[in-house]
Amino acid sequence: MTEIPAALVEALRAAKRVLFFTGAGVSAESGLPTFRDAQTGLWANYKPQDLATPEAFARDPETVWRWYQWRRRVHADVAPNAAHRAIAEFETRLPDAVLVTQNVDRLHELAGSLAPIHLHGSVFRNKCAQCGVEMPEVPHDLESPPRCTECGGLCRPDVVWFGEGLPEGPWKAAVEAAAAAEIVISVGTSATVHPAARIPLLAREAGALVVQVNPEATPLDRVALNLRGPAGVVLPELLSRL
Ligand code: BV8
Ligand code: ZN
Repeated sequence: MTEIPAALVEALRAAKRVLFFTGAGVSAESGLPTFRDAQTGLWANYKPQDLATPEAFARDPETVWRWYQWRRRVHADVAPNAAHRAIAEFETRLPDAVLVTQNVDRLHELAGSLAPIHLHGSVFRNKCAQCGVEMPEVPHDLESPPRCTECGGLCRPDVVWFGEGLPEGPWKAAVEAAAAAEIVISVGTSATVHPAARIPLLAREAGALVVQVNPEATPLDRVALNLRGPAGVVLPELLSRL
């Protein structure tokens, strides 16, 4: 397991404003495939980037709907792992800590994180594709998207699709947290999807120490203190040193 520098432990003990920035890798040890991982079964021949777009939904709403219904069934079957729990514990020890996630699952909440900022929405929320009104959750085995009672439009998951802008509130809160952070801990993200990937860089530009927890290299390597290992091992270890 990677060595945790004593200087990092010191810095964490002294820091107040710590920003956690997470991606699909933090949920990998819960059994959720990351975006990089090949999809399984029926969806093996589809690239997530090809399904998670307004164009794909306009072209073939049934297929995109069924893909999200499958993901909802998979998400409903998994539980938070030691990485989610460690972050929730960090938040209790570091009162000004902020958690920003790209994940559309609810594992941070299930682990006890009180207010994760979801930059890309949540797979468990629905809205009308036409008028945008929030729509209720439906059983995860419903094969076709229901219709909006306001305008008759199709129901879609309340997530951010490629080519769509991020929700203003969460984005603004994330940028503010990045500008104020003393330390940003980037966990389980390939840091390739924009504008989310700018968050750790904005924190760095504001003078923060950037720490990266990831078994693989990413574009963040050049600016980060890299802890090479799975989040479910590294974060509990870091927490135990606090
Ligand atoms: C927009 C919700 C315009 C949907 C998602 C600038 C440069 C280049 C491209 C662009 C750019 N600006 C915009 C773009 C285009 C695009 C983009 O970034 N494309 C990429 C692919 C190059 N961005 C957009 O389209 C964005 N919108 O720009 O709109 C606009 C602006 C204003 C007004 C109108 C329009 C919207 C992007 C959001 C898309 N939605 N998700 C859904 O889930 O269905 S993105 C989705 O993919 C996730 O939310 C996440 O953000 C991303 C996946 O990345 P990661 O989470 O990092 O996961 P990944 O699998 O890649 O990596 C996993 C990592 O974990 C790996 O590094 C691995 O090593 C590590 N790991 C594995 N196991 C572990 C681990 N780490 C620790 N522990 C382990 N155990
Ligand atoms: Zn509607």
